[in-house]
Amino acid sequence: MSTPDLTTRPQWQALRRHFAQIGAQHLRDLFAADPARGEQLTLEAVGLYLDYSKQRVDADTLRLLRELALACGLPQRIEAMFRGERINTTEQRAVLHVALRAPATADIRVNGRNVIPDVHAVLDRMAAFAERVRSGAWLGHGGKRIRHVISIGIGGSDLGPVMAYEALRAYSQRDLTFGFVSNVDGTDFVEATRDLDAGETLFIVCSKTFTTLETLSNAHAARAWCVQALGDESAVAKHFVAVSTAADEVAKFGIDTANMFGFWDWVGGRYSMDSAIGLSTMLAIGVEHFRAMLAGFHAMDEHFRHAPLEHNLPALMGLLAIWNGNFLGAATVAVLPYEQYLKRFPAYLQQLTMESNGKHVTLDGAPVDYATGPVYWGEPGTNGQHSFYQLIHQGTQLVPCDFIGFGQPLNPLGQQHDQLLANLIAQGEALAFGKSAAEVRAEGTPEALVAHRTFEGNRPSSTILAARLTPHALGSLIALYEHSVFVQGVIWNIDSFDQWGVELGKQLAKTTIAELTAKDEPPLAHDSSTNALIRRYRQLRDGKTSGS
Ligand code: G6Q
Repeated sequence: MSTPDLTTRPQWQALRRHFAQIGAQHLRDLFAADPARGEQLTLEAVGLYLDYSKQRVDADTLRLLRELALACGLPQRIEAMFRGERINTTEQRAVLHVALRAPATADIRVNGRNVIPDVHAVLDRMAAFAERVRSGAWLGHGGKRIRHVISIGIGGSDLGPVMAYEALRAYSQRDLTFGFVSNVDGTDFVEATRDLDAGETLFIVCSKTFTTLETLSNAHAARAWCVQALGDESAVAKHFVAVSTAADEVAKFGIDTANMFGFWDWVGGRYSMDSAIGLSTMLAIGVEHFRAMLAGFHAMDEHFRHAPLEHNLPALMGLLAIWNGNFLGAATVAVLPYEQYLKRFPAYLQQLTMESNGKHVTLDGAPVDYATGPVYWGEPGTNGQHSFYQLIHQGTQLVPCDFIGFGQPLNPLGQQHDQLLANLIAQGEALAFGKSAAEVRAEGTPEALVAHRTFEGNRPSSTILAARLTPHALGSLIALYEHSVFVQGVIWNIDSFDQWGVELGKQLAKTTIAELTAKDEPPLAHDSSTNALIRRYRQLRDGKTSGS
């Protein structure tokens, strides 16, 4: 069934006409015209308060965006996802990360079978294992308790666990250390294990397919390191567990499937951090906090599924992203958490958003004639203020910003939390309102510098505030972005749940590895640049050229 082209929809055309009227209006004028704007253009759900009054929208923009969402069938698509329909059409899969955090009483069916009992059975096994490791009951091969956990995985099997560990470190058991190894660059593994006692180290090998080159190479390295240090093959049973959907591959690697935690093909890699892929998170923060995180996800899921569009936080965020990207022409979004524990959140979001919506054809396979997923990037505040914020304030590109902050610090230190949040709030204000030439002159600035010190403002931002960074709040925050990504994908009519570009990467290097490792240079049939690079690498590696 083919759907009408997005840009020919009357609702899209209406937004275009609306943009012609409102596009040039300055946020200064929008605020002046409506003194209550800062309180009205806000929305609160599941403990997250969103102020979007500094977005370049008015009530008509929001209404037109909602009409577009209805025309694109957003409510039906939300239901289709929650009902387990195969909305990942290019892989013919259901998309049910929402089932991973549903309560035990829920009933979500895939091919007529309720998957919730399976989800909870794995969660219970994870909990029993986590308790044993955390309490010291699980002993290593030589009888020592586990003190170090190394999670091996990449992409969706790494970025979520790393981010969650950093985000919830305040809740972690401090006599356990956690490391994450993802890169096939041997440095990653060597540095992560350098000072560890193998007898106290547990490896969690995370791979949905258990065939990913980087993860298997690192898992083999880990195995060799462990067996060499402990002097016994049988040590693997006490020092390795696997998280995967592929029991046969796990067994082939040599991990007993009794030490495997499963998940399912209806969980996309970048949506898997609350499946068994999150085992390291549970080991770090404990079962109760992990369950609180799942409850936070679930609360946002329920809100997304049931709240009307006018009050639906993920829908609103997704639609604002459409407005900024497709009408204001913003090609990137900066995510700026004013919370040090969220330092890996932008990296996590990069995968979530860009792997999901970095697509150039519609579900029907037709090329799109509109922009899809923007580039996401960011750093925690206030650090970014001393580097790239300059471009956001005075550069020539429009960079909408998401500011994220919390009322209560996890590590109170004098007045530093007030200083932190003062910066967050002041940045949004400066971006929106800028500083006019008249104001700059009034400060006594020499005429030659007035232009340099003028800020045009009108740069859109949203601010998300919550009381405190708890496991529950983190779950809700992630689910907010997950569903916002989904909303954008629905409007763009793309498959947000496949990743053919990643699959390509997994294939591409295979031929080249053979050409790099062959004893003598094999016939090379690439383009002249690739051929020359292969030759030059072989020479540099073998010490046959200085590289000059
Ligand atoms: C995520 C992607 C990708 C994937 C990694 C690891 O959505 O598919 O990032 O998670 O390539 O794959 P495995 O878990 O199969 O090792």
